[in-house]
Amino acid sequence: MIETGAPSAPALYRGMLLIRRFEERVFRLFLEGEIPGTLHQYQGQEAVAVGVCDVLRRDDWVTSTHRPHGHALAKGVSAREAMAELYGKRTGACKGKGGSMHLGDPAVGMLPAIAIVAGGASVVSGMGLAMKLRATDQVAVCFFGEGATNEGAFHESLNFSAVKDLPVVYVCENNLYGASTRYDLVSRVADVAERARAYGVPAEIVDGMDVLAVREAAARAVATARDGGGPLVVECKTYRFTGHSRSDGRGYRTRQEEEEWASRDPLLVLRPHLDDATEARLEAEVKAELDDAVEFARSSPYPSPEEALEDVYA
Ligand SMILES: Cc1ncc(C[n+]2csc(CCOP(=O)(O)OP(=O)(O)O)c2C)c(N)n1
Repeated sequence: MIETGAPSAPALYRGMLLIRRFEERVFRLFLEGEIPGTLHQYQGQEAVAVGVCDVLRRDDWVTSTHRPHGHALAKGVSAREAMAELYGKRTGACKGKGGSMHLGDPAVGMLPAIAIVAGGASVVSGMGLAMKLRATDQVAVCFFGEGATNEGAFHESLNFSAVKDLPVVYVCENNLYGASTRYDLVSRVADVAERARAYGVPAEIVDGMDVLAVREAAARAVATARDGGGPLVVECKTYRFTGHSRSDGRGYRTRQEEEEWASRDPLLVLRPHLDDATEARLEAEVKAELDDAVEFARSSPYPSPEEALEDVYA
């Protein structure tokens, strides 16, 4: 993770590739019965997590959603710890007690994910307030889907962060659908950015399939928030390539629409910035990293029953 400076296309590509191959691997392992629970996968949205986290410091914080694998890997959770967490193993980022939907690690500035839609929005205002009161120059980032913008917590959070000038960046991943519901069926306002402006919060719309564009917008927003300029919204227009979760036949959208978005796959969009040798090297590196992560997860122990009572507030 770098805070500022010129973007590195190989580093950004590697970050996105790791997420893509992680998700593909996890999907297979889930179908084979190795990974328990359910899954909300991130394929298609990689440019958002990677573009944003590339301009964050390790001590900046992010909140995440029911779809957190990409955010975790981009913020610095290792493939080993992420995989072990999905397996429910003690070596996982949350000691195997969180699983897919609560992935995260305070050690890298990621609150374990909150799967309640808009849950991260209220927490991020608290984070921002703490940062302001302590006069640190940290920034708190809230990742959320467009579906979260119909929850009250989203509006309370935006308003609170605005009136208190908190160092919060709201990153909306507008992938058009909240589960099976198209956004235009549940909002008369087409862009989330417009809703943000109603609270006096500046908002920018960006091509969420282009990691360089996301990074540039995020760099501006993060720098403004860090300098005391208050909260901002970055709305990334993106698409999830998979179903909402495991049991989704995708009957609410057309194959043609899916193909159109697939032609703007964030890996394809960045690919012209790399040569063939670099791409091959990155593929090999990522494959080795994931082989190692799966082996690590498989061979790790489960937490003991007594550990269920550790790390809880009383
Ligand atoms: C408060 C609340 N209501 C409903 C759900 C069930 N649910 C989980 S994900 C989801 C859709 C969320 O859509 P969006 O926020 O756009 O995120 P995306 O799935 O597109 O990443 C719903 C309704 C929930 N987790 N929390």
